[in-house]
Amino acid sequence: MKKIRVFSGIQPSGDMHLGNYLGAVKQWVENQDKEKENFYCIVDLHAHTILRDAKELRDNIRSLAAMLFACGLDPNKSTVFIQSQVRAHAEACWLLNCVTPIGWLERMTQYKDKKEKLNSISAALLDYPVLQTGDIILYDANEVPIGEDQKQHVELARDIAQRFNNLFGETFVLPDPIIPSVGARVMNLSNPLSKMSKSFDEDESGVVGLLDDDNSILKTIKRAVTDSGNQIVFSNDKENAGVNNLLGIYKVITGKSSMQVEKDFANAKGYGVLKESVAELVLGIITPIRAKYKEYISDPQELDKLLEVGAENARTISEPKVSEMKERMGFI
Ligand code: AQP
Repeated sequence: MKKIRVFSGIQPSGDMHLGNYLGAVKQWVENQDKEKENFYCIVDLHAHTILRDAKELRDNIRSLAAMLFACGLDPNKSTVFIQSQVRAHAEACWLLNCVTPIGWLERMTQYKDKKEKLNSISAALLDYPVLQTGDIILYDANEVPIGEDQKQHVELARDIAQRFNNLFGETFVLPDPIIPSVGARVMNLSNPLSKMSKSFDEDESGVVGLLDDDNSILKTIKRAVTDSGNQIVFSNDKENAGVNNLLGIYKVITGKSSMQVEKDFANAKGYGVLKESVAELVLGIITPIRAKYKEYISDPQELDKLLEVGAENARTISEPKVSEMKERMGFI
């Protein structure tokens, strides 16, 4: 039987944070123990829609690769590679641009949000979801494990793939977004109404970076915005967003049910206990990852070798696929 194929990506737009880990990368690592074929991509072409500094990008790419391996991606179980090293991605993007109505892109929430925040925007920012569509469908991915913020983009990828299939014949598998039931949207601890983000966080003091030291992580969590009440229960009220976020982090790390989580804090007086428990759990995850990261980042040549093996493997699948696209579209 054909294995389920999984594809997902992460931008080298800054240091990985707790949201990236709990929303996406944790699932990627867990997928390796299932009967699945895994492709995980450092989407550097995407990062350049915003990032402008060449040295920063170069450093970020290696740092993110070291971080992904440190989190547990195993080059023997997953194809881990850099997007720009596999040319089929950029080529597929152009071909898919030709079949994507511009209105579909202008409706994307992320594009609209970023447009508001930036002084000038590139054509690439609007085109971002088309490049992302190519990333996914070149591998005939069945599943795309992501945080909630990317759901709309994967749904668009399905629509673009379907449109291509309708126009030129069955070419692509339609991918499904796989979003974890908890941890899918980790919020900024200082501003719990906005998602934790690498490059777009106006409130950096609320971001838990995987490379932050223990003291700053403790500080970030202890300073987390809560509310004036003292009930430690899940709730969808805006006023309770901070407590909800901390409880969500606690829940995803412990794997407990919501009821069990609330029980754990039923007798707690004030939010201090919740913050301490969350900090302990977060440090328990990050400390060993940081130690492994230091090993990987200290050997850039070995890192590049691992990434080249990944790119080579990715090419064997994506190059024939892009050739098939071109043939179906009439290129000779
Ligand atoms: N706060 C989050 N909670 C849960 N999952 C999240 N993801 C991102 N933020 C959260 C998921 O992480 C994967 C990689 O996405 P990314 O590289 O786009 O991450 P980012 O931190 O959001 O990066 P940027 O540079 O700040 O980009 P924008 O603002 O463009 O997203 C994805 O699966 C994502 O869902």
